[in-house]
Amino acid sequence: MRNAPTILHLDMDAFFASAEQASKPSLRGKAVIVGGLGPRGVVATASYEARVFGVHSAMPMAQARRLAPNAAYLVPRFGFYRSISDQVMGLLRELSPLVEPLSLDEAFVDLEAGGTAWDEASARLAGAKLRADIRAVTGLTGSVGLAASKMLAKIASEQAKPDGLVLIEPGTERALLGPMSVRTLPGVGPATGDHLRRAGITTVDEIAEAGEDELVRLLGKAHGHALYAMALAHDERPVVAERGTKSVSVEDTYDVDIHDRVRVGLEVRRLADRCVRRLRGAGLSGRTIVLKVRRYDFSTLTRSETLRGPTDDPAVVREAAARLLDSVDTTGGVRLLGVGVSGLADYTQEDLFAQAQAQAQAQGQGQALGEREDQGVEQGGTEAAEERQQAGPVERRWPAGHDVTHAEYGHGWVQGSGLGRVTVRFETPDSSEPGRVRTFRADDVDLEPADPLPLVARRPGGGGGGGSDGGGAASAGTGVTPAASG
Ligand code: DCP
Ligand code: MG
Repeated sequence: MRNAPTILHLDMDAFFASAEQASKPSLRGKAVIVGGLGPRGVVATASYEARVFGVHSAMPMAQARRLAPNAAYLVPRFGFYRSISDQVMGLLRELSPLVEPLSLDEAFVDLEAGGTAWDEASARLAGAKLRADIRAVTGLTGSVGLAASKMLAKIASEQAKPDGLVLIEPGTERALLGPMSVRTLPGVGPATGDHLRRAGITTVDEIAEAGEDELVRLLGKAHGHALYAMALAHDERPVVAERGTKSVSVEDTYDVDIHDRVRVGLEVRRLADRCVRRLRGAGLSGRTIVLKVRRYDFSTLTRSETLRGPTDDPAVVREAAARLLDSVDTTGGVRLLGVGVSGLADYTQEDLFAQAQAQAQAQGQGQALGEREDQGVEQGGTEAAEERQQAGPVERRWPAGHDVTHAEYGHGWVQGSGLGRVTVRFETPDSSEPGRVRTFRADDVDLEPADPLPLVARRPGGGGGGGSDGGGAASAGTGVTPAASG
């Protein structure tokens, strides 16, 4: 293990909720809960103001509503969070080529490998500067842990929360870890925790006292051995630059070419389900569904479709794969089929998009539909068209928290909607005070969905540190690239 605290762990504070507060001045300092608002919805995250009421990630939304009835409840905007994440990861890559992202808001950085820090003082300086840069570029706060190993850097950032920096001096690790719960150690989840507790082991010190043989007896060779080492603060895991997984896919080659179109459809469906099982197994969700078809003559083609947000819902993947298959000519026979999901997100999330659609369908279609069709064409978005194709015609959706623009009143966000009405608060990230609220008919032609505005206005001269963030996906993406202000 190195003897300088040059491994940095960054974790943004209440990430989704902070991004929403930065975007909506009226919510700053307030309880904000982001998550699935449908019947099976769960909390993705809660602002620190909402955590006071006991609300936390992964809690059923119904329970959150009981605990914090007056909080603002918002539907996540993954594209928006990803674009902020890209800015943050960009800053980390300025510190070192060895950046290991763990999720949208969390990463390890090897400062030593980047030549950015070599001892305690330089590490502390780099950490402090990083926090300031993140604030300047994104307007958000992140907490930093510094230590000589990944395990301790992560424990340090947890201690630093919110909006702080903690450095664990090399040599003090064991004393620090000793009294902590075994659950602090990587790889100890509820099941292992229970198992150890039944053996009378609840703290890290007690693991060390129990000895390696006992741990191996309790947990098996690999796990027992690794955990014992962690308890002694031995953690040699390197920071690894790329996470391996770019996509999750499954495919089958058939002994005999399949000619029957119905059978091809069934196979694709089966593959879609298998792919989703694997995706979920890895705790991932993804935005792009890919279908691969190799025909009798070995010609191979792939077709893909990108959804609005990441999914791990078997029905959504199945339907997308079936739509893609519709566009492929399989006469002559098929030797291989594959279904994959890419554009992966490192978090599991109920499929909010599918939920919202189901809700919209359940709410019935109302009389606005005829007009709606025309507007859809006018807006010209392929997304709008895609959406109709997926769900059939639905009433215009105004998810809580999403941005809109009104022909007369300008930029705002949906505070709530229902019963054919939508309530909008007109404010932007740089509004100095909470904006005005107005209610419209859900089919008001003056109201349109809008992309999020940048949280920090770009100064013309550059500065700020971040380079241009390209934005990635064409048009459909919700980027923080500056929209024409006005
Ligand atoms: N997330 C999610 N579902 C979960 C956990 C997290 O969708 N079960 C999302 C929302 C979070 C983001 O990932 O904002 C980052 O997760 P963290 O665990 O880092 O939580 P926060 O950043 O929200 O809060 P903290 O300040 O505790 O890091
Ligand atoms: Mg976080």
